[in-house]
Amino acid sequence: MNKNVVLSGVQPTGDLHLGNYLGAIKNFAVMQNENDSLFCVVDLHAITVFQDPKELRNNTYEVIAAYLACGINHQKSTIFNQSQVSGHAELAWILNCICRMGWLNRMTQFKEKSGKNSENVSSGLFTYPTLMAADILLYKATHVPVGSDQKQHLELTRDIAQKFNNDYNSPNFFPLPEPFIEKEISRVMSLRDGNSKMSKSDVSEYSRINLKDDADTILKKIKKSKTADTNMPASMEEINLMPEVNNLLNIFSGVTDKTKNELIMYYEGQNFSNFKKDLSDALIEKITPIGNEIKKLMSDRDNLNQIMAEGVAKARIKSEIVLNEIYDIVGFVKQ
Ligand code: AQP
Repeated sequence: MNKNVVLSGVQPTGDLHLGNYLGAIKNFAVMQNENDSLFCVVDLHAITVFQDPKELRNNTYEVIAAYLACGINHQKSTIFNQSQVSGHAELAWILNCICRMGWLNRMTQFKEKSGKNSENVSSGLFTYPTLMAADILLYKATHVPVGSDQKQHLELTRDIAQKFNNDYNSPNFFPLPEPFIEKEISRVMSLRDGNSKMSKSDVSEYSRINLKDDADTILKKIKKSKTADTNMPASMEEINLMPEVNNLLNIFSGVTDKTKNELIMYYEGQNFSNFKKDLSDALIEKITPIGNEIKKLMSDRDNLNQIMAEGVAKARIKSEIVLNEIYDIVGFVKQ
């Protein structure tokens, strides 16, 4: 059977939030049933911005625990941390030699993350997208479930794959991977500002719902979330002018089986407090069991270590096959 290969990763850079869940991890559990799936904790990506070593270690376990708590089955999928499979860094070097400076210069995430400080950020942050291309191409992945913020990096991965295939006269060696982006909720926005992405690094805790938040915290954060000075709007035209309300509706739809239109019709003209109360209830029902499971899994490090070791072993076997082929194509002499 010719299965698709699915690969995605999450950075161990802090508490995982609703954006990571709805934009990415929720889809992982669904995709693992039909595909050969690999889900990694991208610790090499994390250190493009300095990470306290103790926190990095803890956050790495937390992402593994979150994967499991969100329904990823380590027997069906390969779960591992990127730094333990050396092929990621090795292939990244080769792809750095394929990728053009002009391509990297166009990456908007680098511009956003470096801001006015671009001379002073690490060169790793600049070449981050070639490491991401290596993560994907090392397993000849065909599908990559990500939030829409990663779309441009996926397009770059396709360009790199295509150039490698052309330069080395190896047509179709790397498949051109497709992003898998959930249309309805590809970008969860901050609860404080409907124009910025919900992010681990936002200084305000009130900007995001973390997967480990308890019921009281979720209630408080939704109560304080920004809305509008009117009642609930009645049409998409009105909602499009209210980014924060639009975001809350997307979130509500993402954690329930209700469509956005159903929600708009139901809450039209009501005050925001009813809507916020129901949204909090829906979030509490969906998120707190995941948070409780993460906490439970985190209390048994031996179990997490064993799951990671199994995943690393599987990933090493898969990656070495492809890396050997690549070394051969490039012309490295093997001893
Ligand atoms: N707000 C979001 N909406 C939808 N998807 C999102 N993702 C992240 N934020 C949102 C998706 O989650 C996956 C893992 O992301 P990541 O943790 O590796 O990196 P990130 O995108 O840089 O996430 P953060 O929270 O913004 O981290 P910091 O603040 O450390 O930079 C990816 O598929 C991403 O698309």
